[in-house]
Amino acid sequence: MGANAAIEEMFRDLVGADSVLIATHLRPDGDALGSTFGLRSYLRSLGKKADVLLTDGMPHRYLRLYTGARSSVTREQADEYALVAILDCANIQRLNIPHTLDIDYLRGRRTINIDHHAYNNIDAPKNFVCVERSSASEIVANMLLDAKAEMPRECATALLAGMMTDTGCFRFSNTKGDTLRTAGALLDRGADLERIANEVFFSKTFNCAAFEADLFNTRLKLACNGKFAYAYIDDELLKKHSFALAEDEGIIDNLRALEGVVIASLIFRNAAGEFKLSLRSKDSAYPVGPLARKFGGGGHEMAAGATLRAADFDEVEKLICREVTELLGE
Ligand SMILES: [Mn+2]
Repeated sequence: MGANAAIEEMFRDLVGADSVLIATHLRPDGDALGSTFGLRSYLRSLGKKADVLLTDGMPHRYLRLYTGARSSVTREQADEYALVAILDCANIQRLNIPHTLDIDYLRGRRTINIDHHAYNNIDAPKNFVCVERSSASEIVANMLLDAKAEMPRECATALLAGMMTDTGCFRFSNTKGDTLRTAGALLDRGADLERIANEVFFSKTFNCAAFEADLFNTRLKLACNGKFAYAYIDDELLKKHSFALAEDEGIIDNLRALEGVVIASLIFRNAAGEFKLSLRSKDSAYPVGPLARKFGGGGHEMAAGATLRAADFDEVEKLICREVTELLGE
């Protein structure tokens, strides 16, 4: 089946279903939220029951843009949805679903998987993975635009917000001519750019600003002749600012933006005591995707992440500095 036929079939599945449960990845980012809430808005405009499932809450900056997610669902409640749609999630370990559900349950259901990450391992009954698209939101937008679907303004706004966050407002290398054409089509359909700009990009809490300043002043380290910038977000710093890790979207981009820096990394420890590594590159000659995969993680070539088991941060630091030194040829 050609790519177009596959996504057209998914569109027919979606509009043919009375009710749709929409899931995404843990620690949802702007694309996870834009694609899921955008699709929800469209399906609800058709009079369908459609719900977004988010088990680990909503980052502060999206609270006014997106409301009414389901925080959990029992197996019986999940059974009542005619279709399950998974958006923007590449990895079964990162599925944002309650413990009552699992991937085997989802694979046994009518489930569709729409994503833009290479190495997607969801393996649902139906899958559409298009790495040429900047974001899952762009895929959903094109699906609706190609079908000449009547798009509510709220839907266009969510999808544009998702595209803007995953492309860093069209600065990252995943921005193609088609990305901008799709964004233009969303604007033509009433996407509220001012609202997105103010809610998502011109909205930093004082708390977040103070946390970020402290992080840069006291935790930022440079290696590889200033080409590698990294910072460890330890519990002490989090506690000092009462900062929630869910609010970190965008901080790593400010690390990468530093003059001379090619690769940036933010490291924190999750509840299980593992070290979570976010990686960004600003030079396609030095992609971080392969590095993340070497550590058992994944993502995109210029933006990726991994989880490491280590005794302490010193061990993580040695490992990552060695790998980045090798990657940069320093
Ligand atoms: Mn995405």
